[in-house]
Amino acid sequence: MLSLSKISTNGKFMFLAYDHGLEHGPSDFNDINIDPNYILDIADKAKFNAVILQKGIAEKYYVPFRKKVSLIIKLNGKTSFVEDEPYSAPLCTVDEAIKLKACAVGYTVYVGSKFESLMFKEFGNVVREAHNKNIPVIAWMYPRGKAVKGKEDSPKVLAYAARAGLELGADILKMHYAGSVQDMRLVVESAGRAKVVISGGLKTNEREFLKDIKDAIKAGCSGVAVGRNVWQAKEPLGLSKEICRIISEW
Ligand code: FBP
Repeated sequence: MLSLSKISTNGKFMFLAYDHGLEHGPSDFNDINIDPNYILDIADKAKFNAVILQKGIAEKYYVPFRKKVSLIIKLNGKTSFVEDEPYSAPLCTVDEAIKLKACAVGYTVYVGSKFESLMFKEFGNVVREAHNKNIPVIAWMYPRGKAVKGKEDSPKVLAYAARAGLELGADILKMHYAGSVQDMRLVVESAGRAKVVISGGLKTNEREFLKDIKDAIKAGCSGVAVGRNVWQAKEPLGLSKEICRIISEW
């Protein structure tokens, strides 16, 4: 049985995502959070279970400074220049991630994209290799492309994407919040024995952000894998403490 103990506390996950430089470019950053050291400090001090990085940042900032927080390496990615039918290309191998001391690997699958079958195949190889080496796999199951345009956050489409993640062999599914406890429950039920964590999305009002987390946990989610809402916050440590309290109370 695969162990998730290095990236969880009492079965719950609190991950800090920082792969936005590749996905979105500098538009998400200000003078402070453009520095990966700032994010690694938050992850360490706020006791996140793990930080999510692309390999280049891990090599230059995580490995040399021997951070306490566990590392999840995002194995694929794309820039925001690509529109319409998205494809997230593999950029790092499971072996490279292990050499960087990653405790888990992450992979985006754009469910519904014209390139879905290729991404399924490549993701299948990642799951096989990671599981052979006892490394858990987190799948960003994001509905995208013409076939699902305008329905990316529809509960039924999210539930379908979550089910696909379970069937493809992911251990943890990173999903958008479906909008209500009831709708999120459908997503969690569809995910079966794969755990579900929610992403944060664009920076929003902190009270709303915390309410969504609370409702997601009520619906059966096992935690969060959030980025902008934390490291763009005025007081990331205070906000993280609140997130931790909500997650561990349930
Ligand atoms: P946020 O909590 O900031 O939304 O981060 C979650 C995340 O999945 C990141 O890991 C990733 O870089 C980004 O969102 C991708 O967002 P999108 O698919 O909307 O470009």
